[in-house]
Amino acid sequence: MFKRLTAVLTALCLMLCGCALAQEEKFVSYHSDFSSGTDGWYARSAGGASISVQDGALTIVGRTGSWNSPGRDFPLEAGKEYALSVQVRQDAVASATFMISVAHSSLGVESYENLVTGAAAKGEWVTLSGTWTPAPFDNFILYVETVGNDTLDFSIRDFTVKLYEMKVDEEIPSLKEAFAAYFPVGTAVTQMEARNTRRMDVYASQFAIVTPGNELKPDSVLDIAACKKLAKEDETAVAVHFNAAQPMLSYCRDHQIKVHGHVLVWHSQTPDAFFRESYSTGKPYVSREIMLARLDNYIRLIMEYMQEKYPGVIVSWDVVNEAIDDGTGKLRASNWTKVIGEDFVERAFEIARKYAPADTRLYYNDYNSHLAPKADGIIALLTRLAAEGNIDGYGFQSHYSSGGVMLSRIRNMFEQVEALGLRVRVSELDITIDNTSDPMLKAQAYCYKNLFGLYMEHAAHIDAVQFWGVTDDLSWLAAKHPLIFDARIQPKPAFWAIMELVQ
Ligand code: 9MR
Repeated sequence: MFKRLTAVLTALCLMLCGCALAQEEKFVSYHSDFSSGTDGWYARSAGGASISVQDGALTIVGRTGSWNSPGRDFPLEAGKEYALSVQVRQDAVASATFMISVAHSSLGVESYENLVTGAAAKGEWVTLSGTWTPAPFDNFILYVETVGNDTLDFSIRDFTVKLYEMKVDEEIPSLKEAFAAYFPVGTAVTQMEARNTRRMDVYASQFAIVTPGNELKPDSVLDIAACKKLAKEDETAVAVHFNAAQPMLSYCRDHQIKVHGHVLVWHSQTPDAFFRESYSTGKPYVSREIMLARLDNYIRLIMEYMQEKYPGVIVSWDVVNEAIDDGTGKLRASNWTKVIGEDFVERAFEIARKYAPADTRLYYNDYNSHLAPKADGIIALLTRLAAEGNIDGYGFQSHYSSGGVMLSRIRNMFEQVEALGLRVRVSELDITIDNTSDPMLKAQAYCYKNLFGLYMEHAAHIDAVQFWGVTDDLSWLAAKHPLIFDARIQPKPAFWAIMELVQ
């Protein structure tokens, strides 16, 4: 009996192992040449669209919506990084924008992501390409759709999906180690990058501190549906969740990487419903008192959650982001000024100070800090905040172009902030260039080197220097190659130029 059971278990185990192996080997790459039919592709539409294949290309006609598209099922795996590419062509309009998108489902609920975007001029084959790391879903349909142009006929060819082989040069020196005597070097990371632990391990070798690029913003954290339910009893109640940030926070906690939280209060990426009665857009704004109570609850819940789940991981927060108007240097008009009033920044700091752990640094964060009249507006605001005693420092976002790094003005602004007794962070550094020609890459390297030279001079005042992303392809400004690593995580000339300062 025992023997038979063992044999059954062994057979079962072999089957399971076999499955696991088969699953592992299940999908490595796919390339469509459409030489023998539609190869599993079908028309995604409510019925009107159809596809056909000719001369190595697949054409879709009869579309009635931008999502109507050629699509195909792919057995992709969560956490693996895939390189996607397709050529598209249309012959009807001057230019049309195309996207490679994915429909995935989990427990029967379908959701979508747009993965790669590009424009195709009339009559030209244009390549769209990029990389993507799926989250866990039950199945994946990759498809090619248009932005607008609902009825446009178009063709695709050479659709390729490949497991992205990240060949990382283990010999690359570590930025965080090289600058350890000066300041922690860090970066922004998005949840897609955080899904890929191989990628994160490379980041961890380079960076000592990470900022979630979007995942701790109010539109990621506020659970408006749950807020609505709570509001029936109590208009000041707030519900939050951390689904988007959790994988990154857990990785950082488990790998001794610090986190800078971005952002508690911002005019952007904040649901309008947050400011409205019953959390319902279209209803009147709530009163100042209710909004202050909501803000108090919002910040308290975040701080409590982080203390409980990730104690010691978040070392600093952007309490308020971009409150100063570029053109006037005054407070920017927003839902915050409308509902709370001109002192919303001070109140946000007061609340954050009340709930943040004692050693958490609290920052005001903004861009174009060195340009008039904004610079004066920022200094005036920092002066008021410093007087109330709830702020620790100022975050210089530091989004520059290679032609626009005004070193002496930036130095002057550093000195003004330091004179107020405040700490400095470089919070979102990137420097755009027009192309990746040698002269452009050199110009970018020169700017980065000069800036890092300035940061080293001011190291005693600086809490961190953080890039806004690691690789050019995943930057918010991908078309302008603003970072110090290329898409294959290879150092660009800017990386080596920065390193020269400490070698
Ligand atoms: O990097 C972020 C990008 O993915 C978002 O689409 C964008 C939306 O506003 O926000 C980007 O991050 C911004 C940051 O939160 C504040 N400073 C400017 C950054 C770049 O836009």
